[in-house]
Amino acid sequence: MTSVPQPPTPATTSDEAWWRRATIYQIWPRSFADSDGDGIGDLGGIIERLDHLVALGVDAVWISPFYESPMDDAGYDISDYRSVDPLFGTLDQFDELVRELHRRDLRLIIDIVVNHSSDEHPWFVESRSSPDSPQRDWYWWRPPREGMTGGEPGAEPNNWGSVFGGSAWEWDEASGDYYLHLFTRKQPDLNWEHPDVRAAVHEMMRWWIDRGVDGFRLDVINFISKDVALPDGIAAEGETWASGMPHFVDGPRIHEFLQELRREVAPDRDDIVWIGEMPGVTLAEAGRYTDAQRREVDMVFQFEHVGVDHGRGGRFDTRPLVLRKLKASLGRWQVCLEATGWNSLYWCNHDQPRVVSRFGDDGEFRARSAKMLATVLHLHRGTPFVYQGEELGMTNFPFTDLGDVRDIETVNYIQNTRAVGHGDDDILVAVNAGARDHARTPMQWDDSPSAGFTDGEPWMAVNPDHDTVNAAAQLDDEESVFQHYRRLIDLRHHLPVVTDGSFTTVLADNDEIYAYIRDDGHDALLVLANVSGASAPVEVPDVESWNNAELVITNLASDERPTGRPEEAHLQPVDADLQPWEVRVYRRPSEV
Ligand code: ISL
Repeated sequence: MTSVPQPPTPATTSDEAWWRRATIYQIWPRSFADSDGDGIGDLGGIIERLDHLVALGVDAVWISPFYESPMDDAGYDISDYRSVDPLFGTLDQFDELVRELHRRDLRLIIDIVVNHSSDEHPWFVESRSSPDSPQRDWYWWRPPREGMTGGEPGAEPNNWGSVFGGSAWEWDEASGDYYLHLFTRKQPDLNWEHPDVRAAVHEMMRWWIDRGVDGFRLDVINFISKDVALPDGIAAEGETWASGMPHFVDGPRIHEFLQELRREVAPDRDDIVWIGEMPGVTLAEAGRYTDAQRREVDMVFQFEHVGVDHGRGGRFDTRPLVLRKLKASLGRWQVCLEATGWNSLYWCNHDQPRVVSRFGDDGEFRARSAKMLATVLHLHRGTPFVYQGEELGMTNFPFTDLGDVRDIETVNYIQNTRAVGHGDDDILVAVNAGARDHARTPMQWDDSPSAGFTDGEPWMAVNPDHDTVNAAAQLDDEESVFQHYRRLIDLRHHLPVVTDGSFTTVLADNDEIYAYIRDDGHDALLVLANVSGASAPVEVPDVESWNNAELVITNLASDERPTGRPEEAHLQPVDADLQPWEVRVYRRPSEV
């Protein structure tokens, strides 16, 4: 048996690629912890709960937007980039948060939303004030289609649809043009062609670096370079609006803009991490974006694997998971980014339903399937992200009333589908499967009526399962989902093969088993997971080579293991049938 290497140096050293060995925890501030009793989470609440993150063992925290905002899209519509919204606290509290995180060797990543601003940002207010405004070209203003009058149906400058439904153009009667908004009408797109826009963004980001941040998560950053001709998209049959994506995803000047951004914001700070959120990014482009030599971003959030259960209608049109598709997708990214790129690994964030409800079993096998999914994800090559509550196995909210949703995307969906005659029962099914609201219910700290999230009335209903699914019940329970996440994070810190090993899919065509091998020339890991609710046989290739392997992690509770004793779990043959949702990870010396 090889000895386990010592933990790598802690995250506070000047090690440049610290993020390769790190696990990053995402906080969506509105629902994490409320310190002032107004029912809305805030920075003070985060500061009070930092010990939870220390207990979990993560290395860095990404906080979704906390800036001043009209909150049309829950803060992804920013009206002052250098502020903290009073709902969330003050800049002094932000500074305190940075100090408190750093004191605990935790780094801070902030969310930068500069594909668009809020329509209430002074830049847009000025831009909108007149066609002659010196800031008019900071946004995308266009006249109505030739021969048509602004505001009449079909007069929009092109046929692009907004991500959240309807046209991507809003008619501005007062100044006599349309403006582009790929998201809500309160999120006008900034025009990155204008050098002053780019300079203003650079300056703003330098200001945050001076306040002590350690990295940036860049919202829809591969949308910032548009084809300036803004050509029509191809609408699907019977649809009014087309996707404009071919004309702004990974657009003509995107690499130039990203290289300039990094050069201008932090030329001599290689320890700053850059994470690009990139819907629709292709594999080839992701390889370029994350090639360290090119100095663009360190990793991208891609969406392929969280779209495998989507039909044409996206998140509101879900299908049962076909495991082969999920494995093929993640496996392709593993292989293609192996040489020069890097992956981010996630199941959950503030835009995704809860993974245990989506790909696992949130009933009888909630804890077991949550642990299995965590294990499968975290042992891929890349940087794993844990979204608040995921480490507890939090589940989707059981919506029974459409009036309980809060997210603008869901609200628009309900309105638009009702308008074309869909019944509320069908809409409810779609919402329960795919809405972003599932991720946004309050964090479940304990079993008290508001789950320990607030002393007041929570802004959104707490999931009724918080009486059993909560942090207080899990922290000291060695067999909890929380402790399983902690062990996975710890494993990454101690076993270099988790970060550095090559990745090989095995049993690619098997529809129940998710299996792969990691190998760094020193250690080899075999991950075997049953992604189904029935026990499943597993034919391990080259099974003899694993016969004396060490079982490094499993998700079976002690009374569920064949021998009942953790230290004897390895006595089970490697190729024994996997129980429903079981995962086992074996380690042996590499034979490479
Ligand atoms: O959730 C989506 C629509 O179904 C995605 O397309 C999502 O809009 C996309 O992932 C971009 O997300 C980011 O930018 C949005 C914001 O609403 C999301 O919360 C954010 O993560 C606009 O800023």
